[in-house]
Amino acid sequence: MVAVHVLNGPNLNLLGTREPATYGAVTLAGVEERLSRKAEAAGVALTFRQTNSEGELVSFVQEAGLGGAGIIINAGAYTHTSVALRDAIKGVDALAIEVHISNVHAREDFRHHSYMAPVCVGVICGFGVASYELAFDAIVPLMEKRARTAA
Ligand code: CA2
Repeated sequence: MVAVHVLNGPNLNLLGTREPATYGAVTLAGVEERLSRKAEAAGVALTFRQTNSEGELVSFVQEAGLGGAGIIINAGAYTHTSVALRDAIKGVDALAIEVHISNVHAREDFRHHSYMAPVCVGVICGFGVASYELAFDAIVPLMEKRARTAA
């Protein structure tokens, strides 16, 4: 069975409660619920996690990658600062998609650079919480292809 881990970084626990103009009104629990429904329909094992700690996010990436799961990651501000996260994704040879709720390229310059993007399959940003659902739709066929190739 294809497994996908959705990993969320710092402050995303606040989703739906603050800054609705930038991040919308859906909570992180709401995002998890939407993805759980899609995962159930697709027969995918979904793990959904959030942490405010960079080290814990690195551990989540390692766990997912070493277990053969695909990764959808919104690393929040660590996207723009963390070499450790990039090393983790590359180090466990994870198939990862970077997501952002907001269009980071329409925001401050410091949000335009991602340390992770070069080691991810692709980046989806700017579609609100639908960015996660688009990433899910993109990652499932890639994981299925990877499983077929490995068999
Ligand atoms: O747009 C995204 O998904 C971001 O990853 C969100 C990060 C930001 O640092 C990135 O540049 C883009 C911030 C997450 C903070 O989430 C909040 C949600 C609601 C209220 C306050 C913060």
